Order: sequence, then C-alpha cells, then structure tokens
Amino acid sequence: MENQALRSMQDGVGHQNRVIRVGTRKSQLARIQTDSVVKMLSQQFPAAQFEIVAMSTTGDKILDTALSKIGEKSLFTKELENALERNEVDLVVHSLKDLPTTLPPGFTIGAVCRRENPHDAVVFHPKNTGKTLDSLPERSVVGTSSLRRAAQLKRKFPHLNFRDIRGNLNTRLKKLDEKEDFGAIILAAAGLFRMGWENRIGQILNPEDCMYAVGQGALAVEVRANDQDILSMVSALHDPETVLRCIAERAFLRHLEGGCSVPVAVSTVMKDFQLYLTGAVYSLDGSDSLRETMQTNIHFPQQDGDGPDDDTQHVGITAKTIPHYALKAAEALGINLANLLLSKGAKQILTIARQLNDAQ
Ligand code: DPM
Repeated sequence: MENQALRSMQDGVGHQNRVIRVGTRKSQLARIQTDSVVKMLSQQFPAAQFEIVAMSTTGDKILDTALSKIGEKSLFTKELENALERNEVDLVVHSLKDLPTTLPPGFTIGAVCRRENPHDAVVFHPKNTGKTLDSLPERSVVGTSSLRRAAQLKRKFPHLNFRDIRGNLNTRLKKLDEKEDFGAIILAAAGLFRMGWENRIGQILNPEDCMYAVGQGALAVEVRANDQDILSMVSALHDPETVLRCIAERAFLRHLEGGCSVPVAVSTVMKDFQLYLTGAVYSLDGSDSLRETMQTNIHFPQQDGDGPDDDTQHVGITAKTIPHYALKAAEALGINLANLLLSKGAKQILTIARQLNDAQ
C-alpha cells in the first residue's frame, strides 16, 4: 500500500470511515454497472459506505444524432468529470470503451475490472428468430450507429442494408420489436448480459466477422488523479489480464489518432505470457481495410528496480499493483502495431473515412 494512503487511513481520514460518493449515468445499464462495482468494493471494504449519485450526460440527451457525428469526444463523461472535479463524487463508473484514450488533466482510470465477453452480438426481430446475418433475407435492414460495426459487416454481408439506430438499450430493443424498421440490430454482448437479456442474443460475432471496439466489455473506474486514498482503494478491482489487453488496445487507438468517429477494431488474446493484439482500420463501406497482428512477452522475472510502478499513467490508466515492465510492454505493443498499420497507409483510410462521415 501507498505510504501516504496508509498513513491517512491510520489517521482516520482514509476511505475506511467516510461516505464514498459514486457517480453514474442514469440509464439502466449504467446503474447496473455502477451497482456491480459498488458491490465488489463493499466486499473488499466492508466498513466503507457508498452513496450513488446519478446524472444525465450530453450523450443521453442528444438522441437524434449519430454518435459519430456529435464531435464532442467526452460525450458520456464530461458531466461526470465535472462532478469529480468539484468533489461532488469520488469515483465514477464507465464502460471503458466510452472513455477517450487521453483523459483531461487531473483524472485517471484507477481500476479496470475483469472483462465480460468483448464480442458484438446480433439481436433479431421476432419474425427472424433462428436466423443468422448470413441467412437474413436480401436487403434486410440491420440497425447500428457504430461505423466500426457497419464497415466490417457491409464487407462481409453485402446482401444487407445498414441504418443508424440511437437511444439506450431499452429504447433500441423497443424500436426493434415494436416496429418493422429493422430485421436485426447489433449490440455489445456485454451490455446484453449485464441487463439479463442474454436470451435475446441470436448470434455472437467472432473476430473473423466483426472485431470489437477498444475496451469493449470492460468496466472502468475514473477518479481524481491526486486522490491517493480512493486510488489505492479502487486498485483492488484491477484485473491484470484485462488491464494489459486494454492498455495495448488503447495505445493502438491513441497512436492511430482514432476515436469513436472512425472505424477501428481490435482483438486481443493472452496466452502463455504472450499478449497478442490484432488491429484493423476500415473505409466506411469496408471495401478498403488493413489488418495486422503483433505479440509481446509480458512475463518479466523479478529484477532489480522492478518495484511498483510510479505515478505514470498508461493511456490514462494508473495500475501500481501490476509490474511496470508488463504495462510498458503492453503499451509498446499497441504503438508498434499502430506504426505498422500507419506504414501501410492507415492514415489515408482513416482520413477519408472521417471526411466522408462528416460530409454525410
Ligand atoms: C462506443 C460505440 C458504441 C458505444 C462505438 C462502437 C456503440 C454505438 C452504437 C464508443 N460506445 O462500439 O463502435 O451501437 O450505436 C456503448 C455500449 C456499451 C458501452 C452499447 C453497445 C456496453 C458494452 C461495454 C455505446 N458503450 O455497444 O452496444 O461495456 O463495452
């Protein structure tokens, strides 16, 4: 434990005897995600008390515009960060994939929890129950506002049409079931599992059909970067494998200068102390693409100087409980893969995709 945190806990001003306020968005999924993080913290710190503070964000209020068009990078996070900054809340729970790869100064991701299934899933209109994307009738309309999903699936399933669909999960399922506009919609499997709607999953997309978004399926806890008490508390939730995979993915996206408005996709695997990262960029219609895989060793025998990590953030993440050689190797993997794709023309693909999307 951090000396400073230990000292303040012994002094009685640490997290043990104060009420910890937890910020969340108001959607049902956000509430479920926040409750699950609070539950994990309560198990580790039975003496601590938690209070949940729910608020709406810009991303929740603007429902008629595709996410990729709004332009504001911290769509779902800004209001919550303001509350953190004003000390109105002490930690905020997010889906990691909604957090930009560069956080505003003063904030950090203090915990990345064990990842759920990171893949995308297909939910079918009741009339298409039992079908797959392959067997959907010609020109069926598939709902998604994700450029990443649309680009990959247009390429793979040219018999289908793709159209924007916005709103929270409840709204989207309603739009699917109660109208005839969509034959199916694409959603993250993790969100469906957390909502208890796994029975609606008709098909899980494997990376051959559709690679996932950076950070998809992992929950992140954002805190004030200088709040050592809270940082040391939430770090108990770090899942080392998830942290290393997500650092590699986020470093890849940051180095490409991607964001939620460009079609970038990833897939990571950890096996025998090797971390494998596959990354890809696509044109909007998927006709043009680049995809490569690289790997790195993340096992480092104990060495002199291999103490806990200092205060350095790795693509926004503070993880002092994980050997810093491993964190650095994961970050370097993401940067190296981005450089490989950039050397093959990724910049041009992404620039054209961004221009086309802005113009549409
Ligand atoms: C981001 C994207 C989407 C969300 C873009 C992408 C999906 C947008 C859409 C960055 N954030 O994935 O290419 O489908 O219109 C979001 C969801 C979750 C977190 C819902 C979902 C839950 C899963 C998780 C929205 N953010 O993707 O179906 O915790 O990773």
